[in-house]
Amino acid sequence: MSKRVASVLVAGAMVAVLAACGSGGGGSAGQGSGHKLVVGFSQVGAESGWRTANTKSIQEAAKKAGVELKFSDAQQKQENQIKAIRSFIQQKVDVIAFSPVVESGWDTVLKEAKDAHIPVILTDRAVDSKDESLYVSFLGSDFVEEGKKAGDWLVKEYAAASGDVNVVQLEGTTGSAPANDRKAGFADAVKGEPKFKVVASQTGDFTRAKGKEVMQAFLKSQSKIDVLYAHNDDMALGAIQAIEEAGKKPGTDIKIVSVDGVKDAFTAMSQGKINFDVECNPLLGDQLMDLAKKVKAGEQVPRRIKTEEGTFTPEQATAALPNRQY
Ligand code: GYE
Repeated sequence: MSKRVASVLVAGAMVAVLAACGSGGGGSAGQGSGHKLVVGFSQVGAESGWRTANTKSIQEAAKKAGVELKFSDAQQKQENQIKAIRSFIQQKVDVIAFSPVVESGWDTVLKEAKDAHIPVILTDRAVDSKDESLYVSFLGSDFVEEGKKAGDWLVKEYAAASGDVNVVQLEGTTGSAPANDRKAGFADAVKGEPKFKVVASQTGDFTRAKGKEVMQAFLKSQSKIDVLYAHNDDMALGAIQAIEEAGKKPGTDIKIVSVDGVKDAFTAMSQGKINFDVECNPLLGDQLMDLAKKVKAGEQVPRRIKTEEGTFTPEQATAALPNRQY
């Protein structure tokens, strides 16, 4: 066999291996056929309905794509995520993906992944690292935009009001991208109108229990609350309980604007208890698996992939409820 023919055959074999990988048949580029792509995924926790839907989407998508998923739940703790990432590096996974619980403090561990030549994909939440070479792509929502949508709704809803509009804010996990950005986007949208006063703002850690507890404290400390802005639906749902237990009507005595768009919130909207919900889509699994395969195959991927999402009035939520997946 001539040298030229031999090299054509080798090239042909390589194309065949790459094609097998791209077809989702379970092959993994660079590791020979029959080896599944291994993705290590460090999840934030199980703090909300959004998170549960996100986990399910990622696990189901991995199965469908023939990807071996090493899944780790950090229980809302950064130290657990750092440990999980280090263990993925030790296990020599093909790709690491994670949803960072907070924005800062990742450079050291991401540098370790880089030194081990393991590409990292951020899903859902961002990091504030200055060194962009520490991750290949960020797939998730624009949280500033979500906060703006909540604020824009408020401005319209109270367009005719002349007196002060007192707002209490339930913030997400301190230091997390969605808490920082939803707060900033909202503040930006209402800043031109001095009648909007954020009279109290505290973290409810994105959970129902904390949302209820903090709302109880707000109801005690504030003499007049017109609006609750919750950074996610679970905190809004917890707050609804607190408002009802205080003998007030959520959605009427206190208007509520929230973020996520989960089924339980749509049910509350159909009962008039939440007035506006900004959608945040948790179904990122298929896109993540697709990205992981491309990254492993050495393909160029976009650095930023934004999730498409809308908003819901109570009428729209009621109509969407029967088919809502999460
Ligand atoms: O809004 C909240 C969850 O990071 C977008 O985290 C996510 C947020 C979501 O706990 O419900």
